[in-house]
Amino acid sequence: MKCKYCNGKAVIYVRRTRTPLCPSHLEEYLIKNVVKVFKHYRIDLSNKKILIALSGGKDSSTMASLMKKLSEVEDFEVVGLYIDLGIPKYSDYSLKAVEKLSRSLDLEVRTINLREALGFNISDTGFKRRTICSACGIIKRYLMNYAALVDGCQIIATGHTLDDITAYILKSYITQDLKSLVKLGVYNPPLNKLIPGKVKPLGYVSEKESLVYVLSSNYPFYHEECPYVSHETIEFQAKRFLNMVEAKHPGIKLYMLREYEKNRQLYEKLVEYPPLRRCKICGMPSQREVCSFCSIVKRITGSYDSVLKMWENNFLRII
Ligand code: Q46
Ligand code: ZN
Ligand code: ZN
Repeated sequence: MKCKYCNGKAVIYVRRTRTPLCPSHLEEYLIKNVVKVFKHYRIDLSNKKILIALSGGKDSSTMASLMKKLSEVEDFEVVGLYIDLGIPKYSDYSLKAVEKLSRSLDLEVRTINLREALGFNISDTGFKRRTICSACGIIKRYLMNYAALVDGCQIIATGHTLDDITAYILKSYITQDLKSLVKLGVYNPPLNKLIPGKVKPLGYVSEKESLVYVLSSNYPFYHEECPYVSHETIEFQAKRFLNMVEAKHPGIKLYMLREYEKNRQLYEKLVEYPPLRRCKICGMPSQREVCSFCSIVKRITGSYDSVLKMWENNFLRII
């Protein structure tokens, strides 16, 4: 099959637009979709420094490559962040993939090592598998905010795709979890200078497009899953279900996300939040006296000392 725009060999047939694309036109198509996100949410990137969250996986490699290319023609800066969770084998191989990616994109990357910064690895928390993932999610979000604040970044970009976001939306519909539902958009604006804006540049890009892109462009990524991933979760089953629907109705995921975006303000009106205060340990915004991050660190290490030490020092290392 030939690319729709040149004589090159097509590496993908985008079913929702009925377009065969070669690697370079796939890249152009993906960059257009990333730009659409910034336009739709009126995110002003000029003179901004954006922190690119890298996991070593395919989607963050795709996102990093597209954002780096965009930064070369637009007026913003990008730096990468890899959080080393200390998961045996998985974290080491992921870090290697990030190091290779950093070299091939000429992207400056910082790492933060959990053991060095907080004195423990994710694997030795003693938590059960499900609890590990929810603790890990809270820790990663907090460390991204920490890195952005320490490094002067105004926006954090993560590699979540259309498939991830729609699966989370469906999960929140199923469980009627309105509090989570309102946070699932492609963009969440900054919160009182302490929490940077969060954007998902691949919000309109599918996992398949992302995978074909990294493979056809030869960008490094680590293909194994984290050993703690569970395929029994509602979001994983929601993703499988949406893949079946998408196969019969190409474009349904994008339609679902667009409709969600239209209704998001309505959902927001239905949710009541307790007033935000500052965590009494670390000072970050929190709905409780002590934020969930500080509570987890205390549960694992027995004290809040490592949180205070982390804020007193800079634990970001440049690869
Ligand atoms: S890294 Fe962390 Fe994930 Fe591994 S421990 Fe769970 S949350 S599965 S995206
Ligand atoms: Zn082409
Ligand atoms: Zn705290």
